[in-house]
Amino acid sequence: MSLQKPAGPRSIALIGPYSSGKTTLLESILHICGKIDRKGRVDDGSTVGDSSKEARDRKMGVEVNSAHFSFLGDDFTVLDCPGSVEFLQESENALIGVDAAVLVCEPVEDRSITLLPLMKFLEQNDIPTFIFVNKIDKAKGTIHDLFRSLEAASHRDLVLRQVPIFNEGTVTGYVDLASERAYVYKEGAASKIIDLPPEMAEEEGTSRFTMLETLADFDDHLMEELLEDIEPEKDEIYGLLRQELKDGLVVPVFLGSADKDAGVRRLLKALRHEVPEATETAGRIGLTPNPEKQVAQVLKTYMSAQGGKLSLVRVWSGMLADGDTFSAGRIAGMFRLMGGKSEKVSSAKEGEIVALGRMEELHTGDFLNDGALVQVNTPEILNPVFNWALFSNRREDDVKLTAALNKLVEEDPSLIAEHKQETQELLLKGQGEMHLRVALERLRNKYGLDVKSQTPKVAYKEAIRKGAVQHARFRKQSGGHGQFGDVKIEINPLPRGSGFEFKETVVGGSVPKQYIPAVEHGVKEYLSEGPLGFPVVDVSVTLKDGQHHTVDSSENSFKSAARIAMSEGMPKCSPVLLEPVYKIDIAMPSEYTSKVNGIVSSRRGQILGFDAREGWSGWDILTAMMPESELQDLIVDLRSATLGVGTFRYEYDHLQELTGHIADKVIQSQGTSH
Ligand SMILES: Nc1nc2c(ncn2[C@@H]2O[C@H](COP(=O)(O)OP(=O)(O)OP(=O)(O)O)[C@@H](O)[C@H]2O)c(=O)[nH]1
Ligand SMILES: [Mg+2]
Repeated sequence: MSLQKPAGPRSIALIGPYSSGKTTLLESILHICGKIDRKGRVDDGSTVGDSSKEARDRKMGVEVNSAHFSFLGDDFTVLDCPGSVEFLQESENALIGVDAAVLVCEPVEDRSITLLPLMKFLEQNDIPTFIFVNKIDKAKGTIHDLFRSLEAASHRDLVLRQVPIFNEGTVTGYVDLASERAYVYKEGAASKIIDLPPEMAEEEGTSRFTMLETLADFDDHLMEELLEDIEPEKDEIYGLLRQELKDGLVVPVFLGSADKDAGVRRLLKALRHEVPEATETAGRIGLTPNPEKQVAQVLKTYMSAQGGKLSLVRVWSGMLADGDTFSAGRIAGMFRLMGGKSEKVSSAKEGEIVALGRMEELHTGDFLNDGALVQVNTPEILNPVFNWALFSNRREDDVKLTAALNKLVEEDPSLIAEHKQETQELLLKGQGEMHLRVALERLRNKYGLDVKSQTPKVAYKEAIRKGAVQHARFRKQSGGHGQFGDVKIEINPLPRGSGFEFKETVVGGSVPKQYIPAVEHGVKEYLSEGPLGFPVVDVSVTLKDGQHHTVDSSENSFKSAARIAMSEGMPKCSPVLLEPVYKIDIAMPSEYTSKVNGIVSSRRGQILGFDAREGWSGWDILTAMMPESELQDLIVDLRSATLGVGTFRYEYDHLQELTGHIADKVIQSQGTSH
């Protein structure tokens, strides 16, 4: 077992549910470490962490911000991640490059479940994790109940490292279970050591023993000591705390209040002694660090309004210098970021996180690898769950809009911009309404584009239920030679999914061969908008007979005759509306399954079945069919029923007949939009 203190620049990510206090914690850390003179406040928009206008306006994180500090000679970069589930991709991208995560949460038992999706990601990626229970100044109830609720959200064993000292219902200090020392918080200053309050002795004893027992589960030597009632050495305990964190076996839990700087120094000491070093992390993610080789990885991409690209990279090995050339480009400017501010540096060594200028070919997740660009697996891109159709108020902005959207997607890969052929709309897909609203604000603030959004159109279609035979003649006499086309067609329904079929059974040249394609053309033109106003599918049209005129007939006149035949014949075929139906898989903790069941039914969903979610114990997957029109804001209901943790995937499945008053409304609104 290695007892050596880790060395070299290290990095952590502050993650955790929305509004748990990550940005405030960063502010407290930076203040304690002398990086800022005055602590900013989230509510005033004066923090390092919420640097963008979009974040400040909302008083919440909307993208990753980087800052750095030194604590007792150890250098750290911190990535302050947004907590809202709608910006989850930011946390996942940042987490791939850090040595440890500090999961900041609130002391509210019923909310521990909101940690589940992040916990799962941390476990799946073996990321060493600390929990910091923030806002301890507001704690109600006992730490042990909270601890049990946190345990339920984690597969890894939690190790409570501190117990709070309560004074008249408020937490005024803590007992540190590793050192067995007691402290009282001093607002804005270091906590003061005090004698262990006698009434705390019993709780301290049992909690400490629980901590040691958990550590001993993974260490035989400590287990023997505990069995033989031998007091383990302090160094042995500290060594195991570091080792078992690094191996992803345990998650230490600390307490404090970022707002009052309480417990933050204790957390910093733990980070200093326990966060693994960069070489250890490189080993964890499968790299073999070699100081001779330059290896770095992009954790986040920022685009400036002028189009300048900044790639925030973690240096895994070797030394990067401004001006170095790689196949992905030449580093044109190297910066250390402090929220929205940047400081020019000339080089970065192993473990550091710096921003590289103008590496155009480099994308989030990419490796810069000794001259060669290597594409590697980045965290999976989250499935979009919410869409908007976008349109610019000025036509001349259309080209600018496409370019600006590309930049937004570069910064945030969980945004998808795509053109939907069927409805001729530009869709922006993402993780929720707020996610897309922030994207639109960026378009306005950064790129001066005034973009409007609306609920995307559903690509309704129509089909027919029965066939008809229709005769039509197109005849015009105007000046010179006239126009003449005459057709008899048979229209028939086809099975669902067959599309369109055109046949001809003309005998004796009543419709000359050269005009038949024009008939098909006319039929097809008509089918782009059937009697109900939507594209027609699953229909077969057969040209059976007709008449022509040697002088007046032309392709155009047959095309027109075909269109007339279709527009007169189709309404007789019992047209019916078709709506797109999607297959959806909804994932949620099983205690919410019946609630979600109700949501699905109320949205005309057809439940196909339930299953346990693979690899997620205590979670279910509900599979259902749901019409597209009901999917649009499903995520809103789903999140409000599941404390924000429910999610879903969807995939187009089939077209289904829609009748009754919902169909009438759709047909009516199609009529009014013309
Ligand atoms: N009482 C109390 N309030 C706190 C504490 N830490 C943060 N807050 C308040 O909690 C609110 C949210 O704090 P933030 O620091 O923005 O939380 P965050 O986790 O960064 O939020 P997101 O980035 O939006 O996920 C702010 O109003 C803070 O002032 C604390 O220790 N005690
Ligand atoms: Mg924040």
